[in-house]
Amino acid sequence: MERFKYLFFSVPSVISVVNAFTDMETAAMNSPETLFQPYTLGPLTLPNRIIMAPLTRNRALDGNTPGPLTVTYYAQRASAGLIITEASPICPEGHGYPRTPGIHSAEQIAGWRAVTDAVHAAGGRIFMQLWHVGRISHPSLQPGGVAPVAPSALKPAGQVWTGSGLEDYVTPRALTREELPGIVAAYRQAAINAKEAGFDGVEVHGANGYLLDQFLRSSSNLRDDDYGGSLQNRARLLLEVVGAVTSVFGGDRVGVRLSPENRFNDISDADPQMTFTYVAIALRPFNLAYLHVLEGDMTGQAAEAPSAFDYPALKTAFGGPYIANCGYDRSRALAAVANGQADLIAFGRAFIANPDLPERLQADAQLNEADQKTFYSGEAHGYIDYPALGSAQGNIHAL
Ligand code: 8OZ
Repeated sequence: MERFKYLFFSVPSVISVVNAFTDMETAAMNSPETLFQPYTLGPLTLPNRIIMAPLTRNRALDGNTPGPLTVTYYAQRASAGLIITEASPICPEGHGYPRTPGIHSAEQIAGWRAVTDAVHAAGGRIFMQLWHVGRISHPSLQPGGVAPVAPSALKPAGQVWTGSGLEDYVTPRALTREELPGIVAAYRQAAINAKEAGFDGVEVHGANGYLLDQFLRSSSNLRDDDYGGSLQNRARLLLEVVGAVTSVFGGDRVGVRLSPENRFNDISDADPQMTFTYVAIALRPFNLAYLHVLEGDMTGQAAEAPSAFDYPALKTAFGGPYIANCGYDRSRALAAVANGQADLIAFGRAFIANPDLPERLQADAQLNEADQKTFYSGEAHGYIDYPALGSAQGNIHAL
């Protein structure tokens, strides 16, 4: 296929070209307040550059369907430049946490339709994050109680919350070569479902140690077929998924999330700069809406050593809109957008606790503190009862 021509490039030579581009780059000249200015993202006009990061909240109802609380939660946050939903499994085997809303049944599509309608009615824009957890699951969360699937039969260290307690991860079943087209097809069908549910676009979750990242990174992929071994082979599933999803939405309504340094979910790579530069270049032909990068390590294991990863080089390698995420506060966000290190900034915790985060950041108002105890449980509490500015009662929409 024409667009896979780049697979024959030598990876080191591509990286040296990108490094040369980076050296030639001149400092961007945005104003200090650019974070609050509109941004054209493909066909969408975002009113600001403040993105709501994907956040797992475990409030789905029976059948892993989003319910009325989820409608209110997202509608309250419609002033975000763009909302990216919580990670949403594309198929029953893609689930690895209790009460995560999927996008593979008619009820789920209807539940999400209520969410997108409410966000649009409130003036917002919303992408769905498409997810398959791969080995980060447990037989008790899988259809038929079987082992979860992965590129290779390698058990991750750590434990999984099954809904009734913590259990060790199990050794996953390695997907056969013949099953891989079915995984790509499941992503395509999920994108079709997301379109039917009224989403403005989708984000492919290629980060944080889940299925696509398990294929991509060297620690979790020991396959000896054309989906393992070389970097080109390890990236193949992600690129095929992006091809399938862009065939549904068009490239300008599809984003990809990556996490080069994240060790969350027991994952690592022998050469992250090489791996992710290759992927960023390989994504160019799709003319995506954006690349969304978690710039750090959620486990904190890497915190003592300063990051050796060159994110500006990754941004240059991709060449399109770049969303930065990982603990940004107001001043770092303002600076990163003003100096051109990022086009857009995604906020996680701050959006949990502040439904009106863009207004608060613009006014330099105080932020509500996020309560960690209710991140993954609590029903309405800690979900839709954080107050907006000027509201003693909270910002609960009458929907
Ligand atoms: C935290 C807890 C549960 C899931 C991710 C979907 O890391 C997640 C997630 C994060 O992308």
